[in-house]
Amino acid sequence: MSLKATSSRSRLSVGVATALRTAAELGDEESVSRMKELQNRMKDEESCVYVAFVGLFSAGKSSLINRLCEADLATGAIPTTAEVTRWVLPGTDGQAVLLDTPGIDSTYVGDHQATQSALAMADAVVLVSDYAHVESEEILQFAHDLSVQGQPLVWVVHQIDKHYEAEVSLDTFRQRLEQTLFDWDIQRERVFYTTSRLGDASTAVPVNDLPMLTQWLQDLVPRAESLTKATLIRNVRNVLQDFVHHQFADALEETEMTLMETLGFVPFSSAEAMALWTDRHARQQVLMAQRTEEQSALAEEMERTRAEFVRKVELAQIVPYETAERGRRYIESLRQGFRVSRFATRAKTEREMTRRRDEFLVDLQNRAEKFLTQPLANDLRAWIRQVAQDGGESVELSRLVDAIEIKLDGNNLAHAVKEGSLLSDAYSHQFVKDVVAQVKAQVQGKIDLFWDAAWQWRQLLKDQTIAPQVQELNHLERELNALQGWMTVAQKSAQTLMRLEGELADE
Ligand SMILES: Nc1nc2c(ncn2[C@@H]2O[C@H](COP(=O)(O)OP(=O)(O)O)[C@@H](O)[C@H]2O)c(=O)[nH]1
Ligand SMILES: [Mg+2]
Repeated sequence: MSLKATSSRSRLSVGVATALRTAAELGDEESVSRMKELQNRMKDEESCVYVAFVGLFSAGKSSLINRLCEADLATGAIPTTAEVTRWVLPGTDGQAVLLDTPGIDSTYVGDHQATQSALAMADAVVLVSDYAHVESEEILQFAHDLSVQGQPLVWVVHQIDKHYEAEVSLDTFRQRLEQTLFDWDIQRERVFYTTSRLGDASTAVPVNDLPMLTQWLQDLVPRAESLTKATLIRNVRNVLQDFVHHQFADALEETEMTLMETLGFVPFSSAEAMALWTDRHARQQVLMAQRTEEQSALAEEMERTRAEFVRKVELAQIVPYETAERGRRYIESLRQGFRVSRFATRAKTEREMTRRRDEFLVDLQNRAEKFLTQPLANDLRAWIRQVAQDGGESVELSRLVDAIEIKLDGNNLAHAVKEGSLLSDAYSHQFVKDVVAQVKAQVQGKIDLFWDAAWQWRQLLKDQTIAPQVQELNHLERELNALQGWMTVAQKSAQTLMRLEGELADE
């Protein structure tokens, strides 16, 4: 529940006391004296309303108060209102106090402080503008900021005697002003047109809302209690706010520095930070999904290509009839009792065995090169060229392709023979199949080696092409973290304020 809605008088006095203590802790003299004054106000039997008259220098604030209160404030071309002066509005039993302030455009620090403290104490505000300077940006901005504070506010166009109907009609002037106030989002209860010059027959003024302004001021008196309460709450809240800001200042500054480094600016509000975060986060998700998709597409493509090469090896026909026949003749020579001829010497027979083995060996070697390793190496080189395009070549891969060759030797072949099966007529067929399988397994092993390297190479090429994306992702992550950090501190500070205010609210 909000403080405003639920605070009782006793809660408020606790709040004021807390604020007083807090302000003292912070060394904020200004707030201390304000809270003390507010404490005094609470003790008063009857509530008063305090109305601050603010505006640019020489708008006619003092002259206006003189008229309203039959006072004798100094007026003139030299800034004369060095401090806040109080005047009781006649006919209010002292319950409406008007505060005259220096101009808001004063460059003197003392004046500025005087105006701020009058505004802080004020339950209502009369914004006085000179007829000739109604559209001054300074006053419009000031009025806008003021009107969001929630004090009852009226806009006074003073020195209306300067108006010349021939120049612009009063209606047009009024409409223009209404539009301007609307454009600047200035919430005000009324607009009054006044002058402190009492026109005679020759200098008749077009309008003078002085009586209406007086009435509006007098009508504030019945609202005194609720207005005072609002003022108390506003001031307590300001002190608490200062306290919380002070508490979180270092943490906030740190996160703001990070924001400046990553985002380049500090968001205007938590809402803006949240919008920025959402935007960045959405972009991050898109990029990350893109990367995952690309990565799995790459893995799929690589796996498909690898499977194609494996299949090529499997399907390669490297043993035509003649070669198989040579294999059979070799196996035949290994059988028990094999002789080249009836009276052949053992040495001659052994030479024949070696001859048959080498014949098979050389033939198989040649065919494996012609029908398996050479076409395979060519295909792999073509694949590398196609993938590399402009991404550069890989020495490592070329070396691995060159290494795809078959080295058959007699000993290997002899090892492949299963002695126990030699008796069977069908064995030579099986033997050739075994040898071919051995050859192909060798080649597959080399393809595996090649493929490991190819995968790394492919990944490297990919990383190069997506480098800008990765950079963007990294930057996004830093921005997101910075925003998150800032929002967390802002949220903590808001929560702390809410808790402090909550302690002042009724259950
Ligand atoms: N023409 C005209 N001049 C005014 C009016 N009220 C004040 N002035 C003059 O405007 C100047 C500034 O007035 P002052 O009340 O001191 O302005 P402040 O600085 O806002 O307090 C003085 O010279 C006043 O005489 C008015 O209604 N009409
Ligand atoms: Mg003045």
